[in-house]
Amino acid sequence: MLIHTQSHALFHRALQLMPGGVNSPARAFGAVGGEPVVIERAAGAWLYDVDGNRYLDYIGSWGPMILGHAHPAVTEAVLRAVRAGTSYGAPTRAENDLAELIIELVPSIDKVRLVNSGTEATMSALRLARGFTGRDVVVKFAGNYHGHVDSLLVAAGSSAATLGVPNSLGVTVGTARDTLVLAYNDVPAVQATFEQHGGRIAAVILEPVVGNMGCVLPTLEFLSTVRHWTQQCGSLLIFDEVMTGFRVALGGAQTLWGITPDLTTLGKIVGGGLPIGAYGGRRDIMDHVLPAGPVFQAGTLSGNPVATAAGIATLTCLKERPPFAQLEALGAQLEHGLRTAAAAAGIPHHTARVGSMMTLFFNRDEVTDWESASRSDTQRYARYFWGMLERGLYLPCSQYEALFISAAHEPADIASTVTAATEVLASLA
Ligand code: KE4
Repeated sequence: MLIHTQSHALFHRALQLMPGGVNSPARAFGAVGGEPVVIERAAGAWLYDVDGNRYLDYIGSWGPMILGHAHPAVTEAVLRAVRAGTSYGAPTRAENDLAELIIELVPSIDKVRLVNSGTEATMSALRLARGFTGRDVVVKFAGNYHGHVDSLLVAAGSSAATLGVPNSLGVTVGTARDTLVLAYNDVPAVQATFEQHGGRIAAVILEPVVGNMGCVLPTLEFLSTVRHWTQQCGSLLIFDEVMTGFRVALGGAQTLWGITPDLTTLGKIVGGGLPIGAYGGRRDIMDHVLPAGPVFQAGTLSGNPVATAAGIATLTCLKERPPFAQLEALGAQLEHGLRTAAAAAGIPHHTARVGSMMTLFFNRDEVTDWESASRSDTQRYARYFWGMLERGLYLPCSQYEALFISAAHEPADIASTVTAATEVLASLA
């Protein structure tokens, strides 16, 4: 058993200071029970908690740390930037450099606006789509998460037209009313919705590989149907690549699937672990953003020198020494190992993976949408999570999150993970 004395004391202090003791609910271990461990530092593929325990990291800060923690190129770039001041509130060369990298690497982006989080990116992209089209309705998919944007904190409503209903206190019925929620991969629902509402739809936003109900892949028929109907009806297609951007491929999921969105939202990796989001796309659309055009969006720290330095260093490393073949091999090794272990334990399971992003579902069925994902055995996942944590393996603290492998992981790390999973899964049988 690992010692968690310091974590326990610090977390109980945190509970007095911050709601739930955390600054984001995803970290609170709510879905697996117990208390989170408090992390003191990280290096490469490893996390170190305040009690001196070491964990192999499979969340990578929920995606950003694709190079591994404290990568020398990123650390040096940040230190250099910090010594020149942390924020000016004025244009800098670094913003040009990061924008040029994003435009070079993401084929659908002609122009880009830097913001401070993935949420800001999706919120701004929605406002831009509504401003550009003059329409109010947006379409999202159950189980897709796009940050805490009011109009996207919406669940499928009870009505047959899948009208949205708020899924958080504080989101008004009026806000939710302009959001339609469909089932992911549901081709007939997309067609029927556009036939009924097409002229009112400003945009469709989706995760082109879902990470937020666990990892769920789109069918190409689904993506091409959404692309067809948005083009047919003058609506915009927004790929939320906050998680998949620079993760599943250098150019994101859109280069894997060969579908070109009108707007793309980015976050996580684009900031190399510092707070950056971005949205970008067709020039004619982006030129509607203030001060070039009439759609308001602003931010004190948008494009600040320290965060852009981390983003530039990260994307430059990915561009000059792409780790994607290595990440694919490590991902395949882990997926095969976990499937073998679950099968040996006689545990119903499903896995989904794209490169270094994957999920082991405790579910006897294929997971294609929220309805099938929600039938997963979350209690068994919680026991699996704790069994692995006690063996020094830090997995996502929810069945409905993807795990991430970094370029700092080694095949031996994956092998030891599979050995531990074999023990834990056998104990859950
Ligand atoms: P942020 O505002 O958290 O930077 O990004 C929101 C967001 C937007 N779009 C997608 C596809 C996302 O996955 C996210 C954020 N992802 C979660 C993890 N699934 C962040 C973890 C957290 O909220 O602490």
